Amino acid sequence: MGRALDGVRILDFTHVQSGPTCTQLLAWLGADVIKVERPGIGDITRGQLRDVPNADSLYFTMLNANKRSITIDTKHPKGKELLEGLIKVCDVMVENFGPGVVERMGFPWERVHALNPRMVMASVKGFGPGPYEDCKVYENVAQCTGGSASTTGFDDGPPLVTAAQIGDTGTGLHLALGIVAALYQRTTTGQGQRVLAAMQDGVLNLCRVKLRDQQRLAHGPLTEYPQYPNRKFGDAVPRAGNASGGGQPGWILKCKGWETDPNAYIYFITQAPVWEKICEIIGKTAWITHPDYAKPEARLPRLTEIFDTIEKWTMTKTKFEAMDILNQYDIPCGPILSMKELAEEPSLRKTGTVVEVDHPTRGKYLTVGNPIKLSDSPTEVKRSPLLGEHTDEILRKVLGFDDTRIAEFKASGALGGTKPMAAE
Ligand code: CAO
Repeated sequence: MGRALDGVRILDFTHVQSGPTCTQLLAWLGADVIKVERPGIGDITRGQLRDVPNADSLYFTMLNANKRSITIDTKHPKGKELLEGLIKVCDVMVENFGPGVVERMGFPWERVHALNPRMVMASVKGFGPGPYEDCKVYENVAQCTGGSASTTGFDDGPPLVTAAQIGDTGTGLHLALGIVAALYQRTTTGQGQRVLAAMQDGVLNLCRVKLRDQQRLAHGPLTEYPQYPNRKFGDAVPRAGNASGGGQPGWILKCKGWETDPNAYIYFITQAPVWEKICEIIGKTAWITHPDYAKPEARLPRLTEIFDTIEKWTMTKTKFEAMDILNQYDIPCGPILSMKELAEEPSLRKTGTVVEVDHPTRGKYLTVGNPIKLSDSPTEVKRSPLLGEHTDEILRKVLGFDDTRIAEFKASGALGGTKPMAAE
């Protein structure tokens, strides 16, 4: 069976997380991704957070599956010559270098467009045009500048970053969408275009409900927030703890075993249509008709008391027992699953969301597979490449070089050592 992006060739200059997550996704959708890496070093993550000595880290292997690796010194004149050749035969160039790097390298958009007018050139940057456009950015900087940190955490604590990599992987997803849209537009215009996804923009997009609340705040307190009714609201959206952020109040509640298990909790949503059932399950049938509890608006000032009461019930069940019971009545809830539980969950293995991959230097490891399932474009997760593993193959098959030409480029020093190896 074919795959959605069969025939699309990507020149991948990405590193660390935001860019690699984008090109990995495109590879899973069928694109041929050629990752250009610095000779001898490669993507810096190859050597970061290493668990197995002399083997590419999980940081790298989990973000660079299904790609090919070529080493090119992009500052070397012969390296630049190779890049020109690759630009001419690829459809998309993706990069997430610091601001100005690609221009210093000699490949600004105007030049890339002149070399190959059909090429889509896609970039992740920390910020879009404006006061911070020249700044380098990592995940948590984006979370802080995109509105996530100021709205995450508890009212009486500092701003918090979240474990979900919304700045990096979130922006990679945005960029991937921009790339496939540009490729689609190219089918009618015949031209490539520039695609930019700024991490601040991506995080703000994912935090749009908080900008919604910022505007609601001008019309009175946010009645579904835990600050209501007893605590004061300032002039900016406050941190709402574990409140749901939607129209149906929710909170994280303790379950049986919480004293020793840090994840013995369940997220419980008091969805209005199932309120009667909730009252029956927790033994509070009087609340079904009581004017202080019967209607959603009446419950808003009493949410703390309500969740405390529901928690007395959830504490008598394990999170999985509570999940089973509540779902019999369509009460939306979710056990807090640890990474250990997710890694061991058979249904995620079955769907290919969690995949075991074998690697020549590190052995078997788990990765998160393609979370997007297409009925006519199956994903097969393949291990990440060793540094420079495909240098010869790409020179020969993509650029059409013969032995003499390959030897010439090797001798120039533009490729570094071409023997496949784990980075230092
Ligand atoms: N051969 C030779 N040189 C190479 C090369 C190659 N194959 N690949 C990269 N380089 C060089 C670049 O040319 C650049 O050199 P100059 O600064 O001399 O022009 C140099 O490597 C550094 O590039 P950089 O600024 O991108 O890298 P950094 O480690 O200093 O910064 C990061 C990393 C992520 C902060 C920065 O790239 C950035 O802000 N990227 C945009 C935002 C982003 O994607 N952030 C998410 C990162 S994941 O958390």
